[in-house]
Amino acid sequence: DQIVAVMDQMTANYPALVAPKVSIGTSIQGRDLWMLKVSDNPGVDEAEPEMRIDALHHAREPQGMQTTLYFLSYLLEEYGTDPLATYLLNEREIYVVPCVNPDGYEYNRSQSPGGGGLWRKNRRSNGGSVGVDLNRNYPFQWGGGGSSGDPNSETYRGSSAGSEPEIAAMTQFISSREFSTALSVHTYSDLWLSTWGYVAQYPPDWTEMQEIGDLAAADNGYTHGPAAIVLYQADGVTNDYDYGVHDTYSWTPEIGSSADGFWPAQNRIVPLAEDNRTAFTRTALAA
Ligand code: 0X9
Ligand code: CA
Ligand code: CA
Ligand code: ZN
Repeated sequence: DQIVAVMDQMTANYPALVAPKVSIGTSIQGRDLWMLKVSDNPGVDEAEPEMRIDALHHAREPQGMQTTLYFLSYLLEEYGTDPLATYLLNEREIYVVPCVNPDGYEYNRSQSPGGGGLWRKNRRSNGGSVGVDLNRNYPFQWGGGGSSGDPNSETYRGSSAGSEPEIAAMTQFISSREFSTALSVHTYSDLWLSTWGYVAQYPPDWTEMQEIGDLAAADNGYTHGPAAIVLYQADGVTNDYDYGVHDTYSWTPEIGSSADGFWPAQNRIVPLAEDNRTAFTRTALAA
C-alpha cells in the first residue's frame, strides 16, 4: 500500500513527467504488479532510449525498491535545476516496476510488521511447501545447476520456465518495449552484477558492458563483473533473460554490505540509496 501511495503521489505531483501507474499483470494472490513510466511527455511513446528498473523480486530486499524510488525522486525534484536530471527526463523513457513480488513482501510485512522478515520467494503453493524463487524462473537457460528442482529450496526454479504469473507479466512487459539498459535491483553485498549468471563466461558484448558497468560501479566502489564469476552460478535470472533474449544490457546491483543486511537500519535507507544515485544515473545515460 505504501509503494502504491508513493507511485500515485509522484504522478499527482509531477503529471508532466510521470504517467499514471499501469498494471502489467497480477501475482499469484491477485495483487497488481504496478509500473510507472517517467519521462517528459510521459503519455507519448517518444523515440527516446528506454531503460527499465525493477525491484523486490526477492521479498526480503526492500532496499532495492527504496533505492529505486529515491532515484525517481531525485530525477523529479531536480528536473529543471540539475542539468543531468533534466537531460535524463527529456532524453530517456524510464520504466519502473518497484515490486515484482508483492505477495512475498506483504507476507513479510504481515509476519514482521516492524521489518526483519526473511521470506524470499513468491507465495506459490507447491503442495507440501511454499514459494518459487522468481529470480530462477525466467525462460532463458532455465533449469541448470544454478537453481534447484526441490520445492523446499530457497532457489526453487518452479515447475517450468516462466511458470509464475509474476514472471509471465515481466516477460510480456519486457517484450513489449525495447530496453537498452536495465537494472534488476537486489540486496546485499556491495556488488554490481552483469551477465552471465548461468555460466561462468564473459558475454559477447563484454567490452562495452564492462565499460558501462565499471563507470557505474566506479562511484560507489561496488565490485563489477559477471554474476557467475564474481558471485555464484544462477540460472533463469532476470539479467540473463534481458540480454540473452532481448539484447538489453542488464545488471543486478546488490545494495549494501553485510552490516546493512536485508533490513538496513532506518537511518541507512537514504545513504544507501544515495550511494547508488550516480550508478543508476550512469546506467540511464548509457541507454
Ligand atoms: O541469488 C540471486 O538471485 C541474487 N543474489 S541475492 O542475494 N539477492 O539472492 C544474485 C543473482 C545474480 N545473477 C545475475 N545477476 N545474473
Ligand atoms: Ca519523453
Ligand atoms: Ca519510446
Ligand atoms: Zn535478491
